[in-house]
Amino acid sequence: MTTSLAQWLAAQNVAPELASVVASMAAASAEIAAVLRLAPIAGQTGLAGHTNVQGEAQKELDVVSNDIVLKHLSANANVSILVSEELDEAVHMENQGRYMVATDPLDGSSNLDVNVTVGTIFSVLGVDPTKPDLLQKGSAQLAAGYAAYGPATSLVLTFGTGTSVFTLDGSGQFVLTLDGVKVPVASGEYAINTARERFWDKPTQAYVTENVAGETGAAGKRYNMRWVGSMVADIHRILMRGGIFLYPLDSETVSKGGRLRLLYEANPMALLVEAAGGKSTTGHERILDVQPTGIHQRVPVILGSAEEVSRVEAFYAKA
Ligand code: P6P
Repeated sequence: MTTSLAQWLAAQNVAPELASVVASMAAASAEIAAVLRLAPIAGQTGLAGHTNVQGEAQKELDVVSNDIVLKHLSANANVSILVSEELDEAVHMENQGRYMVATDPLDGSSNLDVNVTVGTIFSVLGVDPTKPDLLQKGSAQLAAGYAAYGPATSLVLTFGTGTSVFTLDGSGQFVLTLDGVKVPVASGEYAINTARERFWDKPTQAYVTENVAGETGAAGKRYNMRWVGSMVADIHRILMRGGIFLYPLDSETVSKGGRLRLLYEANPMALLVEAAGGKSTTGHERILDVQPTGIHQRVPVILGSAEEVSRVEAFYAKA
């Protein structure tokens, strides 16, 4: 007996209006999945010819995905604000809804032309439509989720207590496949772009050096390294089997505050991981406690299995 996303949402102890916002993001993700499946045939994996506020070359599908999200949210009277990685400014909708969505409509899109898993990441916050506060801490999120467009299309959701996984079925509907994910406390797997080692701060250097030493060093166990280069793919692996994801502040990204964005990458992923029993930190504070200063603010991101994140925090505490 399968449980549909609609049945699961109806059973959650949340406002129906909030559930409808999550349902709109799920519908947008299902539509994006359908576009991605055929993109190579449609010749859509290339560049769109312009850059986003991050100064990154926009893929055609970044723009297409953003338009799909905007279409679904504009049609939901409960959403009044959209913040998107692909839009310089927040979109103030006609709707006077009490919810804001912050999203990376297509994270990891540089992987599209090599058919590697990419995703849609989103965060839902409560707002007063007459004077919306766009810069709320991650701890204020009411819901968070991502779609992972991989061999299967997974939708991973939380309302803050518990994280659940849905899979897109043959009819284009999401069905519940894992209710209550638990990130293993311990893990022997870490995810970091090791080509950036020369830029890393000392705590990151020390942590990775200990992992590489494996059973011959202080960690006392063997480690393996995985780095997809697509946050959604790496985080999904960590949620499913444990591990730790690190994109620390380094000497090259320090001027921008980091690589990954707080409102629509770090915060939603931190809520999903913490709701599954994991931990999240910038190295200096819990990600969900960071006070945003801008809608495209970047932060260092370290999150995953509690034991591993605690090891990294110990190196930062000693620094
Ligand atoms: P690097 C994709 O561009 C992204 O924002 C995340 O999805 C991913 O984890 C990271 O950047 C990859 O960064 O420096 O390895 O290319």
